[in-house]
Amino acid sequence: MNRTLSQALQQRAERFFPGGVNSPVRAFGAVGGDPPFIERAEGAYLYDVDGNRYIDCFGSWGPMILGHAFPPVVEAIERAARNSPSFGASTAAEADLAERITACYPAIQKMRFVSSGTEATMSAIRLARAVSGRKLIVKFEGCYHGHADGLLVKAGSGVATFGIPGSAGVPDEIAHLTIALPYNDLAAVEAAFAAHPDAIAAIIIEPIVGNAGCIPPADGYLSGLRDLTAQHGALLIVDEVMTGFRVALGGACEAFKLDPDLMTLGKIVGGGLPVGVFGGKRKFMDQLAPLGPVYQAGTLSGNPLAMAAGLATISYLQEHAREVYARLEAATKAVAGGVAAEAARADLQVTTNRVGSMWTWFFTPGPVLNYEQAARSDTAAFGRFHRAMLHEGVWLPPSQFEVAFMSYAHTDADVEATVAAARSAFAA
Ligand code: KE4
Repeated sequence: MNRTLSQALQQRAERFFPGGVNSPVRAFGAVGGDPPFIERAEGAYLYDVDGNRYIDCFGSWGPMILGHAFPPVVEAIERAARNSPSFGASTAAEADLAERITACYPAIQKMRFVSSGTEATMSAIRLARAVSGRKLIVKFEGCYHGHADGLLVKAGSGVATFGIPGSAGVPDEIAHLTIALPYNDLAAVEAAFAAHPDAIAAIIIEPIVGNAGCIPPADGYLSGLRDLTAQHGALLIVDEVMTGFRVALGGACEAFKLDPDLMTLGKIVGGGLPVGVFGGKRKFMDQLAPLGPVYQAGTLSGNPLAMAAGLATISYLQEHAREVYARLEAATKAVAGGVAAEAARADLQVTTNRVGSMWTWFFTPGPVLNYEQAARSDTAAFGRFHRAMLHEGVWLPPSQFEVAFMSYAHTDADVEATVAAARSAFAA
């Protein structure tokens, strides 16, 4: 597969951007090889600058659930652009999209649009600290909620001890305000509340982990977190930036009948344009400026083009929910299971975790129920698999610890081609 022009573009990009990228995972550091540069995409396919076509199994990290260049979305953006891309003033489109969001997420009584998932989680945490009058935050190992300082934290030495910086530049003083606990372990959460009575402002969680690869919640885990936070006066923040509109129209909150105090959305809700949302109970949200004392703002928040893309995407999902989610379930089940069967035939130890149209093939015997078990995966084997699949024309997320995504545009032929590519990759 010729990637000459991509390689030249990578060299040029490295003059301007660290690693040649505007987000680290795109550099293929975890899997090796040269990242192709994209020229365009349509439906289930990416086309690179050297004319190679790839079946897209990462969908811009989640947003492209309807496939690339979905006509209603493109037309909505074009129409909005003709009226000027940004006003910095209120438009009807913001409430049009908000109306559809609240119809799918009853926990969101009020919300605010921002321009990324990071902004959404960062703002939700500030609000939780303000309304609770407490400082500590609990997060879970393997969960990623964006790159705000307090969330780039690794687990401390023991359960319920303070976190340690997960990145250079995060001061100990900030990391120590976050406790990182193992996922799927309610006893660890109880211990944290016991060790820090009346001090934990909120728990933030990916209801289905996507950022360690796909790790579903154990039975009763999420309802257990809801009970513990209510019992101890802490807020439950459910981060559905990835799972919102992905695993169901109402996300994990619908799938697991969860009623969080605050929650976040992103990715799909913007239809590929920069949108994050944080929202929740009215009594909390009304503490935000200009009504209340919690400051939060954004120049491009509620941007008209982003609202148009989100509205076109969410409207289509709402109006065609039954067939869209049934199709996503069937196609994902077929591709995840088909590749797993090829791995077994090749005597490879692969554990497949899947929820709806997000899934991961972990190169480990498994089970994978938390980050510690995910971390036992053979990342070198995953890297070889990723490179071989890319060579076969299938673009998987470039990390063992990311999830793959199916789109409504993928056909049965694309599923079969992906399984056939894996057969070749395992035989290589
Ligand atoms: P952004 O700031 O990247 O828009 O969203 C942060 C975020 C928050 N919460 C969850 C559950 C997320 O998955 C993310 C971002 N996800 C990663 C991929 N796993 C974004 C890809 C990237 O960093 O380039």
